[in-house]
Amino acid sequence: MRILILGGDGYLGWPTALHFSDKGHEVMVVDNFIKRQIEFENSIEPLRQTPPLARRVALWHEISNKKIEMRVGDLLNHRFVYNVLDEFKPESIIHYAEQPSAPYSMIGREQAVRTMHNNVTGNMNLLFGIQSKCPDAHLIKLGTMGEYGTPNIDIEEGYLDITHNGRNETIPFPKRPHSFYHLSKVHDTNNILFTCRVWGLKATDLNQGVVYGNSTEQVDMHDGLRTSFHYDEIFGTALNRFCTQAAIGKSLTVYGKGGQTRGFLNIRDTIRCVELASENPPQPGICEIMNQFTETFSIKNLAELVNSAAREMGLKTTVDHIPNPRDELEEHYYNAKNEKLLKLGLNPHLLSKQVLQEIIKSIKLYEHHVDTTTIMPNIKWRQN
Ligand code: USQ
Repeated sequence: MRILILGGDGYLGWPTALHFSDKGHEVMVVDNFIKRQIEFENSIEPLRQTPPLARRVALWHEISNKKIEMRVGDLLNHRFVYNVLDEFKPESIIHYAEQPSAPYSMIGREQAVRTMHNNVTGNMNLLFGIQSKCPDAHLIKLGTMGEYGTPNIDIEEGYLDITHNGRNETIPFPKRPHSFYHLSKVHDTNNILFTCRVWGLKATDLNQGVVYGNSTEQVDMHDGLRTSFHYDEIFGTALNRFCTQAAIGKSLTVYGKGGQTRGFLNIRDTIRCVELASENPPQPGICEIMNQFTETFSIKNLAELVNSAAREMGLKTTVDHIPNPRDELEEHYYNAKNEKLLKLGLNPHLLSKQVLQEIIKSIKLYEHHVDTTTIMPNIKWRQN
């Protein structure tokens, strides 16, 4: 297949590109490096400097004799989008090219608007581009479990069957996201649903949980193929942060009571899920929605798991409950369905002590790189 990966420089985009290329697909990656720019603007660095995309593409060619095409450009530039689609004529488009940080989107007006503009307008340009240049292409869009928030009912996969005043209907599952970033993904979902319904596009919206880990089959082939790994308050996700905190012997930063429950998945399963989605396109006019996570944990339990794995390695860690900078329920009902990807053949890599210890070990090798000033949260959800 011809597979276009938007956001190919990112934490997930790059390992996805390597995987599809390794499997013999024709792959093109696109990126505008906005994430690297936000890193510069906020004095953040990943644990190890991520090699430039062009260098990783060249190294992959040297190692595998397989070619990944690369284009640098911005989805906000619709001419660029149209040209890429026209030139490459993708069969699958995997869209990761969005500002991915909830805390960043909550810094203030400028960052919230930038997140909305970058994510929602970029996705709109893509939808118009697909309609114009490759209407048969399958759009695989990375959404987020955070679109749903934490409702007091079971979370279905995208849609909800309701009976109202004696009549039945299937409606998009109600959304109550907890940041402007998550809201931008809700807007994307609505725009995608609309273009499937009205224009007959076909799309899969993957509501992904919190991803952890830094090792995949192809990334592990050479140190120069590594993907970015963040532990800071803006781009670091909970488990990657906890493992880093454990590796440097700091206490684990549980926000508030820690009863916040989320879906989690290993980075290897992200790639497999996207592959399963690409192998199973919906019919034209349909937007398939799947929940992409393999297990749920409360943040408190997660921190305790990391703490005990780290202590067994002789590390002196503790779990700290610090004031929650976010506006979120700290104790709530949570029962989200995740059956569709399992039915398609996902074989989850579940979290275990061994997995945690491997992640901690891989971080420990570079512990001297950790900038401890970027760990404690300073971004507050409430402006006053
Ligand atoms: N949390 C802590 N301590 C920390 C960091 C986070 O207690 O040091 C808590 C947060 O308060 C939150 C939970 O852990 O309740 C998850 O936070 P996170 O930073 O790991 O994840 P989040 O901000 O929701 O965003 C991340 C990715 C985003 C993706 C989302 C999936 O950055 O791109 O969409 O996970 S989900 O959370 O399912 O919406």
